[in-house]
This record gives sequence, C-alpha cells and structure tokens, in this order.
Amino acid sequence: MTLAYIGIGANLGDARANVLDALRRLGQLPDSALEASSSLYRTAPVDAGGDDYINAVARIVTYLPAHELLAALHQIELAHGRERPYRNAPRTLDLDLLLYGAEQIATPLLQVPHPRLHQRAFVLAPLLEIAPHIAIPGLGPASAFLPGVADQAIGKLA
Ligand code: PH2
Ligand code: MG
Ligand code: MG
Repeated sequence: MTLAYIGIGANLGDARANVLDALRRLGQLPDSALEASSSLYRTAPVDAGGDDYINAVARIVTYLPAHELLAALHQIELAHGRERPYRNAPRTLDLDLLLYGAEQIATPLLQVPHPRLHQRAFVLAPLLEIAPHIAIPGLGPASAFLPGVADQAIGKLA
C-alpha cells in the first residue's frame, strides 16, 4: 500500500469542470482510494502559453504499481481528449504522478518525484495544503521550497 500524490492541471475547455471530473475519476481507480484533495487554484502558466490554469493536488492510497498507476492516469487524460501537439501545449487535462511513497523512480517513462515539482507554486501550494509536512525524497521538506516560488501568481478559487 502506497500513498501517491497526483498533480492535476487544465487550461483548455472548461478547465474547472475537467479538474473536478479528474478528481471523481481518481476516486474510481482500481485497488485505490482517494484520500484527500486540495482546493482548486487559478495559476498563471509557467514555461507555457495559453489561458490561466486550474490546478489541484490529490492524495490516493493505492496498491497499483507506479507504472500501472501512470497508465491509468494517461487513460483519464485520454478520456478528456488530451492531445500533445508540442511541449507544454494548452491541455484539457494533465495528470502528473508527483510522489509515490518515498520512492525515487527514474525510467524513460516515469520520473518520481516529479523533477520540477519543487520549482512550481502551482504544485507546492496545493500539495502543502493537504500534506503540510511532506518531504520530497532526495530533497527534504517541500515547505522549504515555497519561498523560492513566491513570485509565481497563484490564487485559491472560492
Ligand atoms: N503545467 C505545465 C507547464 N506549465 N503552468 C501552470 N500554471 N500549471 C500547470 O499545470 C502547468 C504549467 C506542464 O505540465
Ligand atoms: Mg505537467
Ligand atoms: Mg503531464
């Protein structure tokens, strides 16, 4: 049994509805349960163009191996018509496996912890909302990285 954290992002179509539907679908993953979800945040695109994003983070408890979980996340993206015309293109739904227990995974398909999670307010803020004391394997407490992203525009949705 593993606690996994999943970053959710969308900035195409009805982004808020897409994020809420992603949370619903995460609650239906096999051999898993949705334990917690953050508020929704409106965030300025980082290293990307297009509209503002809606972002959130979810925690699941799962018996799925990391690569099976990743495949299931891709299926949810595809259900939302996710296309990848170019790197960081606007997307209907992006689901990133941020953390998988305390594991460090580096395969061609999957890097965990997510390599940029500590540089992004749109991940750190919702992650710390549901896991204030979480440590990033190899890097230490996630909260230590908040000051470094203080310049990134992000606001909690009502
Ligand atoms: N995702 C990216 C690139 N830039 N910016 C924001 N605000 N939110 C995202 O989810 C996001 C991004 C690549 O996945
Ligand atoms: Mg992403
Ligand atoms: Mg992604």
